[in-house]
Amino acid sequence: PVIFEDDRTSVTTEGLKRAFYDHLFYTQGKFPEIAGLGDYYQALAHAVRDRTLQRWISSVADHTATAPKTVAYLSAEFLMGPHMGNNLINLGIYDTVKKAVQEIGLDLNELLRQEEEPGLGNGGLGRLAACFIDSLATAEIPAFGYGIRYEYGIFYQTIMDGWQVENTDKWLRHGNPWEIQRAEWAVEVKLGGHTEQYQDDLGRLHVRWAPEKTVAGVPFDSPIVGYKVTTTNTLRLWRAEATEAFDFSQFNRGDYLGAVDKKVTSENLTKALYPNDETVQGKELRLEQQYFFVSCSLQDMLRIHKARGMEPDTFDQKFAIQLNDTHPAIAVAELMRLLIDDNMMPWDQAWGITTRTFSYTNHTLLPEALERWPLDLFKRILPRHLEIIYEINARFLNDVRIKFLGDDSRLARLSLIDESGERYVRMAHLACVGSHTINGVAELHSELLKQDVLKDFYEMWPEKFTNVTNGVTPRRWMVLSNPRLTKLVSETIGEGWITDLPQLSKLEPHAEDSAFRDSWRAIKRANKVDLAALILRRTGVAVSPDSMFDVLVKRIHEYKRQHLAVLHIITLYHRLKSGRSAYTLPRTFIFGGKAAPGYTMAKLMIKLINAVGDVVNNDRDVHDLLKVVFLPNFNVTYGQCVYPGADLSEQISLAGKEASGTGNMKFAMNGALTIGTMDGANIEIRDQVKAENFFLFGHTASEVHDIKASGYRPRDIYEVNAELRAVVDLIQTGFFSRGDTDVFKPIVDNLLDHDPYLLLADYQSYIDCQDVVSDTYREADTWARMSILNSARSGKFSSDRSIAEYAKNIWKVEAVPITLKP
Ligand code: 26Q
Repeated sequence: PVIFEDDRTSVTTEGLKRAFYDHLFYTQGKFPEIAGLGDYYQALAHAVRDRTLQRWISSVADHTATAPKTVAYLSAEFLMGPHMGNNLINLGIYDTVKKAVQEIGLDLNELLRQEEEPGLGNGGLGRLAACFIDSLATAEIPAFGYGIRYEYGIFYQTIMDGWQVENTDKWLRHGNPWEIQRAEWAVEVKLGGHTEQYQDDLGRLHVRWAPEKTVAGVPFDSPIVGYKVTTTNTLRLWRAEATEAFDFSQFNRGDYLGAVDKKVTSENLTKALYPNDETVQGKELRLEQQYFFVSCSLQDMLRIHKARGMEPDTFDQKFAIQLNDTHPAIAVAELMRLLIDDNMMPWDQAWGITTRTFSYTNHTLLPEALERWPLDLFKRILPRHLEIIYEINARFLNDVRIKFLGDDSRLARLSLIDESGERYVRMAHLACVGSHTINGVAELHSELLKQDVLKDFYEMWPEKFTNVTNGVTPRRWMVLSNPRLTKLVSETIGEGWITDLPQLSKLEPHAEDSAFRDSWRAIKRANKVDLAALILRRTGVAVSPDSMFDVLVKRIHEYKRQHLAVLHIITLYHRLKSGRSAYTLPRTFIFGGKAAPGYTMAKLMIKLINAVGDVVNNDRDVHDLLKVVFLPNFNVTYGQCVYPGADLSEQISLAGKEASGTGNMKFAMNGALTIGTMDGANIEIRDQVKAENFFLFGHTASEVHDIKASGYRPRDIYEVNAELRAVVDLIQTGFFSRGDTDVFKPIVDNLLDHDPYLLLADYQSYIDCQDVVSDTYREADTWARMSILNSARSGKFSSDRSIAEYAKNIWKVEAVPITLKP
């Protein structure tokens, strides 16, 4: 119901046009004649934000009045992607706005392209947080996303001479129309210094933290609109600023520039996102970032809790806090500190509340990705938290001692402090001890956590462990990004699938309908034309939509094995050069993804992809049968064009290494077939779509374990496999590097002598499987059937299902329908 309608709420074409012109004039300060595309975007964005506000304020009012149990999703990353298109979809005004904009003489797609995407995340983990808050709002669950408002998100990637070059991502350059600064709810965060004991009036001992410095945390709120519901939750991102008091004292000492300098130092805290995933360095600023946003968020929750008229002793009944990996795990010690030191609560009561409040999601099996902080660094920044962690640890190890008497090595393995060499605080251990539930993100991953990475914790508390398989939001990853498919699907089975993805199964019978298959293929073709245009614009390479689009987009990592795909490309190229072109299916290999700036091997992998592309794309013998492109700066925006245009989804990580993967799900929904290993959620995708509609290759996780245990010798495989040898030799002898035999030596040597990710062990299986892929693709009708079935059977992979599981099994929260307030 529209409670009142004016320039800022009307969703009629006329009303939207009025609002647009209004903002162009009063917000952008321009006459239409001199306004540019950027102004038009801003005007429209403000008009759309206005239309979220009624729902947003109504949601906040209802939540304040009824104090329902609320989810706080704590994440150092929220890889939101552009807001505008998603808000149009979720508000249900996409078509009307498109029409309004058209009548003004503008093109909505062109306006959408103006938005600088908020790239406040590295990859899967950050994007998962974004999908989850969409599903939370759509499920009408009261929730906050809490994170960091980085001034610079993930770096902007360009490719120069085949190498990755990083540039800063100034996403706030033109302002952010989606956020509202809430200066009135700023909080103070302490850092450094020391602790001291004191007695209160009753003679009880307490601890006071005398910090070396304090910074202010200022919240910036963005509306998270649920799909066609009133519920609009808040994404609250914190920005660090200098505290007034701090400034002032410096100023009074007459050191004005010194004060300004300190101000700058404080603001550095939220300047930039660390661009590495899956490897960690113990950097002081990173620890400060983590503590900063955690402290801001917990203080904020306690403020809200008290404002709703409740005492801290009921905190766990009103908040369920999810730790998105260990990045916010310091929250366990911080909540203890807030309850004990600031709210004078006894330890045991505080610990009960804490462990009933937190749950922890692990996202990785790689040992190098487990966060640990050098003890001295930790103590310097968070002296009080170290004391609290020591106390948590003493009590925890006592419980371990009682459960496993005499098992001293187990105590050392479980301790929150790693004392095997230089001493560290183990953040995963803190998260496990402080949480009531621990989950992995796909079935295999959750099993491997219990058997391997967190084995000792599983033996201590088997009941804490569970699985919640990841999912992605169909609003962004189908409705918004694939309007053609959305139209066909909705015309065929209605619109229920958009919030109940398993309904896609109603498409199954249509796989046997040749007219439906034709429509399906026509849509894929049109999406490929769009993707080809993007590729041409960004790489200068013309690719044919009639070739198979074989896509590998994700962060660049050795364990993800982009270089295995390169070995396949070179294999095909080598076959072509030896005169077997008649058997070659035209393929376009599309790569995208960023390498961590300090990850030399990953950067070399990008160079290798581009080097092979340069040779293959320009060799006339290839007759355009093979094209290799590297789409620079792969991000959410490009993803929205890439997934719908893909024929083949490459999910080729070494089994047991990819926790889940979520790109794999986006591809399947959009009708790409997967070639993949038994890793992460690939296994569950294959279970759903059925083995005959999935191209499986490679060793299983347990085979990988055995191969490594029995002394893997990759060079032996190279020696006996002639085709593989020819391929590796082409790289080794400088064929792709103008005779330079040095540049790719680190890759070749690594493969032949170490090959920790078993590329050579999986090579033949991969090549054979790719040959089957090519044969299948030639059968256009068979492929179309399989494509339809992949999409029709992808219903499990909606983040709505993931969120329903978290809500019921972990958070114990329920939907709270919101009534729109006048
Ligand atoms: C930690 C400390 C210091 C600096 C950086 C980091 C850091 C940052 C990001 C460590 C890890 C990440 C990101 C990890 C990530 O994206 N993992 C992916 O999570 C997805 C969602 O669950 C899974 O689908 C992927 O399998 C997993 O790789």
